[in-house]
Amino acid sequence: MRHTSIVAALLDHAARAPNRTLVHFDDTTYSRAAICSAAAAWAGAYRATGIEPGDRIALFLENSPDFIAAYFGAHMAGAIVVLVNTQYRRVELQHILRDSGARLCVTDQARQVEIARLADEPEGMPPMLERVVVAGVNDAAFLAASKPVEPIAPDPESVAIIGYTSGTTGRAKGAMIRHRNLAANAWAVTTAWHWTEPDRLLLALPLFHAHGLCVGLHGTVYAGAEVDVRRRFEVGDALSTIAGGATTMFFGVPTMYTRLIAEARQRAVTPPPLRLYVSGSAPLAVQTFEEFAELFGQPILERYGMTETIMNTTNPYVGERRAGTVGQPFPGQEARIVDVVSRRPIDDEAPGEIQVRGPHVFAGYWDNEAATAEAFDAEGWFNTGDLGWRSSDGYITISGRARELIISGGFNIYPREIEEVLVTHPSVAEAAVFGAPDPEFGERVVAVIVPTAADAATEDDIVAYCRDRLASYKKPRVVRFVAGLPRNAMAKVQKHVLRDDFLAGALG
Ligand code: MCA
Ligand code: AMP
Repeated sequence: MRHTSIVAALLDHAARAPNRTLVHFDDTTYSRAAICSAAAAWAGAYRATGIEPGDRIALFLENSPDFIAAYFGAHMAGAIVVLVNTQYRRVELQHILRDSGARLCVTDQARQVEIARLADEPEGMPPMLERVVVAGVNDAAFLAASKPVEPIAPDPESVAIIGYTSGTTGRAKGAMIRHRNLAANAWAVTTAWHWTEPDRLLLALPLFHAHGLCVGLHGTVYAGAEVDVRRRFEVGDALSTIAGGATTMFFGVPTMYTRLIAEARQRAVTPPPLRLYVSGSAPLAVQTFEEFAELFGQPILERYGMTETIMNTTNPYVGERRAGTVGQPFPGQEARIVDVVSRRPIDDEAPGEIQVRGPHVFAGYWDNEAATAEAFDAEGWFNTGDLGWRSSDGYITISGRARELIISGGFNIYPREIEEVLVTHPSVAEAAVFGAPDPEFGERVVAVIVPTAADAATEDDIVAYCRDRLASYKKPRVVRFVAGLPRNAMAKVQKHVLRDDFLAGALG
């Protein structure tokens, strides 16, 4: 059956079998009906506080049943959910809350302080932000003011979520994804992966990103299945849970798979095969694919997605899962390779840019018509900015990225954002940031700095400065000091030169 939105799927499944388990969390189970009524309570409270359809609600909290209820509640109230990485600090928060114009933010105790700190910043609190609801602190009072609402499915055409991504200009842009995009992609994913009611997914990915939310949680709800949600990924727990036998599927980023392999070797535990292991968000090394297949006795299914489009391509559920490739378009969706300059389709095997089209593709960037116009061609194809090629039998391989982007452990890091923070340090005259290979996270952040004075700041000072302002995973892992940055005739910093020098050990 096809559903018009994820909330519609939730309501349909709950109406048919209200007592079936939907969510497992911390040894407690939550039925479909329980999640629906908790969400309806949040919807009522949002409404009672003056939230109107189309208003933005920021979610800045860890994976938890509160997250899930506050999330579906926002959709039942017609609001747009703004997803915020729980590791974000004041620079990132300031931008997202201001840019989205969020009127309300739901957070938790651990993160409350980061929001409060915004008041001390030169820009002050984001002006639209009227209310902060803190799970475990004032959420009970907030929900007590709830006026009962009849749970209703949202208009499929309306915007459901804004996910911030692709800050090539230094500032992340908000990708607006409609309810119908989410539903179409959940249908495509559940169909392609044969995801059905008896499935139970172990989900240790964060719910603030498309991978955990739009694939893990939405897929579960769409299929009427069960999800075992973890606060965070902990490899020992993941391996034990999988070995426990109740799990049928696991979705992760490549770093999770390299850790699972190491853990399984160390504990000499290899669980019985699951129905499905999926990897995405970053390239899965062929070596990881092969080691996993040998140790766990089954091939990981690798797929490719983006915040703007959710899931684009997948290796087959039945058929060859080809290492190093991301497979073919999901059902009902299209993908093609075009020349990077002319944007015309090119032959199989030839490298170009990947474009995608279909019902999963987002509505555009929030409050940014120029970026939206640039993202699409005249025939409605979305330019992913990913480079790749297609084999004659249809498998797509991602070979690189047209835009500057570092993917570390599945988190995206935009060099420009780090550079902008670095140059505000009094000892930094100029900074260039790029990615270098990393055995654990795939890529790591390297910062090259031209200091204002010879002995001003140490590597530790620079790292601490970034950590104080940005999510910790964005901090440089390596800092090098140089007298000047290499530039081309247009005065543009030649990062490839810096990167080559760094990899050759020539930067000290
Ligand atoms: C944590 N740290 C990292 C990363 N994660 N450093 C670099 N890269 C990372 N990814 C650092 C922290 O800053 C911290 O440093 C230290 O490691 C310990 O932090 P902790 O949170 O305990 O780390 P962890 O739990 O071991 O995290 C590793 C992780 C996590 C589980 C792999 O990074 C993760 O959950 N990644 C998934 C990201 C994801 O969901 N991406 C989907 C994007 P310190 O101690 O110095 O502070 S959606 C997407 O891309 C599209 C749609 C798609 O295709 O899916
Ligand atoms: P985000 O902007 O966080 O949604 O990240 C999307 C980007 O992650 C894509 O544009 C790709 O560059 C990358 N990505 C996602 N899945 C894969 C994959 N399986 N292999 C390589 N890169 C991937």
